[in-house]
Amino acid sequence: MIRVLTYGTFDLLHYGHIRLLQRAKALGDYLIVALSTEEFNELKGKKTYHNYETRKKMLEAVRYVDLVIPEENWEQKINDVEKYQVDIVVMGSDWAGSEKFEYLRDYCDLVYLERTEGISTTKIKEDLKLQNQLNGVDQIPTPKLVKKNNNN
Ligand code: C2G
Repeated sequence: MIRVLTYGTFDLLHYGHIRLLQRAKALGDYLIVALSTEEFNELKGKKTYHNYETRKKMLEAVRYVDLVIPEENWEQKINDVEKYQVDIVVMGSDWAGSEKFEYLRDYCDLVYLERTEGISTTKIKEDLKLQNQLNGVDQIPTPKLVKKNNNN
């Protein structure tokens, strides 16, 4: 059994994520996703829309995913590879050559899959924000400042 492992935040799960997971699974028989926790996302400078539990449930519903584990730090990867007997670590091509992954070649195969162009969580957020502005939808209501009553 060929065991594949990938890492990510997978917030606002989209087609680019699904294509990555689909192609990663096609490289083996069992796909593990190490999902970034809220705390780790803070380290990565990412603010997620969905919390960890929701993102985990969504990934577990994807047919290509066999197991979701927490990604809590940059340093856990060798332990993950050994603990889960991983044969291949797979990442999108935006990580190609990264020192955060290249050292894993001493422990397992490492494959970068072409990133899906034209879609990203950031793009989704920006497009929705623009749509709201164009549609005149009020932004998130600003808290009403309580007017100081002159009588008290
Ligand atoms: N991805 C992709 N195409 C996109 C968007 C994302 O192939 N249009 C891939 C990324 O390359 C990554 C995976 O989908 O392999 C998850 O993307 P993110 O959730 O943005 O993950 P990231 O912030 O890159 O976290 O330790 C590594 C990090 O946790 C990776």
